[in-house]
Amino acid sequence: MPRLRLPPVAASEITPEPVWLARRRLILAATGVPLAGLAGCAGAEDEEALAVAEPDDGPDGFRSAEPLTRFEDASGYNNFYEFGTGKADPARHAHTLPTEPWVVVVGGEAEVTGTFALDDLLRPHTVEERVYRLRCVEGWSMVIPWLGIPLAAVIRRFRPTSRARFVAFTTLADRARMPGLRLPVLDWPYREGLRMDEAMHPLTLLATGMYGRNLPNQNGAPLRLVVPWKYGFKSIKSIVRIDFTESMPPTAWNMAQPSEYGFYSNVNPDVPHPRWSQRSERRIAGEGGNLFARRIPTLPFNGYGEQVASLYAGMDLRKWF
Ligand SMILES: Nc1nc2c(c(=O)[nH]1)N[C@H]1C(S)=C(S)[C@@H](COP(=O)(O)O)O[C@H]1N2
Ligand SMILES: [Mo]
Repeated sequence: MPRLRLPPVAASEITPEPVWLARRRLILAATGVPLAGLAGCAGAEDEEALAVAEPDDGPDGFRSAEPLTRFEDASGYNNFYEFGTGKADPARHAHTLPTEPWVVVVGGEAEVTGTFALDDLLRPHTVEERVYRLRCVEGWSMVIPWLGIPLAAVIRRFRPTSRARFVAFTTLADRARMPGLRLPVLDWPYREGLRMDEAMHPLTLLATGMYGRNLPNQNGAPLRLVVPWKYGFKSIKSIVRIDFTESMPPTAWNMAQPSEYGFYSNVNPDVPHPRWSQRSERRIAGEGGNLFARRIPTLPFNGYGEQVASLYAGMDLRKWF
């Protein structure tokens, strides 16, 4: 059977480049950048869009002060291909997944390995709230109040050896409960990975909740990653395995389409996806939610450059996209 490759973006999601360019001129005009003939053209909408594009996070990046995405949008419009490829499929199908009890297997290059009940994995840690932007590679973004623990704290307990250079994550693959596994869109189970320094970065969160409650199943219950400076697909859901590895682990989207999805996948407006631009995004936040989402410029590292750019010093980010 030929592998089915569904384009992960609907044509309607992408603003044509000329529209975007016109918009950008207005935004530049609004900031006072001199552009012949355009001064004074800035409408209220564009000034608003600009305000949303400026990250307002505090020095550590832990708390965006931007308008939050409404819970109904964050839990009703997303990707979790194990439950189907439509944006409403996860909310429609994931609620039947049993997430208790839940065990996570930890393996590879670490002194402590084994099978851990979720509670044992979490118990010694204090859950923190982090308000992060998350930008999907398909072109939308949300601002979500996550609850979780820094991945670094969890990793330290397993005492990775000096050979551990990467951390690999695997999602549950339960054919009986996950109708999307019948579609050969990806080589299941869904897999993701981070370089050790990315995994240890204080922004990287192992999330267990959002909006002050447990994660809805469609958002990756009971345990998922949130890596806010990378495209959303790096934030793997419903994790059942964590492995410390010496070499770069295979990742689901990279295996499916290596020319489109690199291992690093840092948000980068200067590197277009081969089939669409990454220069702007639809910010689904505040009143009106998805229906009135505004298009705003995408920022390098999703606006977290101050915190994470140094991880990539000296790397050609066009090559290592
Ligand atoms: N296991 C798994 N994790 C996944 C996905 C998926 O299909 N399967 N989709 C990813 C993508 S593309 C995005 S944008 C985010 C979206 O979910 P969220 O809105 O709950 O963050 O989850 C990511 N994690
Ligand atoms: Mo995504």
